[in-house]
Amino acid sequence: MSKSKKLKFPKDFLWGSSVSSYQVEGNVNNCDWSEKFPARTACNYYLNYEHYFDLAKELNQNVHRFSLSWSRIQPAEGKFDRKAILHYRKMLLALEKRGIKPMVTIWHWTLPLWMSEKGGWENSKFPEYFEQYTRFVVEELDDLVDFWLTTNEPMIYTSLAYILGKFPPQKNNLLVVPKVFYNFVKTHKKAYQAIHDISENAKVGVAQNLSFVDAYNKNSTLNKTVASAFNFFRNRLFLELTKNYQDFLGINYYFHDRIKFSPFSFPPLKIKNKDKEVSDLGWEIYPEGLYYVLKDLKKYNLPIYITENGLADKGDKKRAKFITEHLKQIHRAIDDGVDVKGYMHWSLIDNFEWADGFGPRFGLVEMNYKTMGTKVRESARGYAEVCKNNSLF
Ligand code: IFM
Repeated sequence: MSKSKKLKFPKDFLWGSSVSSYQVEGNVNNCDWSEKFPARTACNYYLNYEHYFDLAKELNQNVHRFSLSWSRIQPAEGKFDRKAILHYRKMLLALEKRGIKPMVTIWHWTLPLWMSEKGGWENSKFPEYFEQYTRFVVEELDDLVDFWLTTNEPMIYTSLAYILGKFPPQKNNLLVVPKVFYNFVKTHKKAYQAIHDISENAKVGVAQNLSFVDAYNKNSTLNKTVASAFNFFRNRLFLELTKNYQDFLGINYYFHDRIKFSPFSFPPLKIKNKDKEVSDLGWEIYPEGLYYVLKDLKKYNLPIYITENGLADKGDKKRAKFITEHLKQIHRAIDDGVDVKGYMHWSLIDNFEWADGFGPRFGLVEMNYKTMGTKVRESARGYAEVCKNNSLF
């Protein structure tokens, strides 16, 4: 593809970035993360959101994805906090004032303490609790919201919280996984239904983390079979079970899972990259994989929004190229008939990267956590041009 060729995106394409409540808001003290993994004041986004929305506006963004904090809105079972919901209304009005469409994630990885004390996602009544919370927020906010995402990355959360033990409740217990997974499916369906009961025109999806999976040794039938089974569980199962309950597909793309399988080593299955270019977190950068992921989603016949895509890159050495190369692949997919309608970079600002703390820097905007000062990174200026022109180059 020639570098100078202008790549136009479809009319009304949405351009923006994403954040989530616990990672940026600051002072969330009553959730399952706050004791072991305190995010302290984070980016102080809860109080300083106008500043961040001004930055998004300055960078020509017309969509902003953020999440609600369940523990602020429902601090105790049966108790909803009016002040918290009014705060989110104010945020939505501030976006509206700037001509930025909101995409709101109802749950992005943190549970109120009372819910985690009841067993969190393992509790068989979880879908009912979530539905109650969803009904409350949708009744209160729907007139200001363009897109709803019920949950963020169900599969990633399930594996990090229940298999790898990295996220609360830090379990290594494969036996609970089917229950948690089943609850995610049921919760999404119930929430989808609840949102549509309240709002006729709501557009509802899930932010799913989909990877591009292939076999390390393409000449081995066994390796290819294992890779495709991995792909099914990692990327397809949730989607297949919920596809009739999604008005659009929200896709978070970060990973190339090159599956190596050898029954005589331990563990037999490994995810290996081949000394490719990586981010500060060692994640392989593989833009082409996004094209294949998107092509594969065409059969669902639903509009697609890239709800996350980004990298940890403290020195801002790779971000500009990363964005350009991923956008080229999105454009290529659109040319092939895939209905991609928007791109949200992860993230607007550096933030709290979960169990990895404040080290990894994913922001278009750099955050100085000591002074709370912000500085727009060079790569963000390039992305702002794309957003302004609705085209690459
Ligand atoms: O920071 C996370 C986000 O919360 C969910 N998706 C992946 C991002 C980078 O790890």
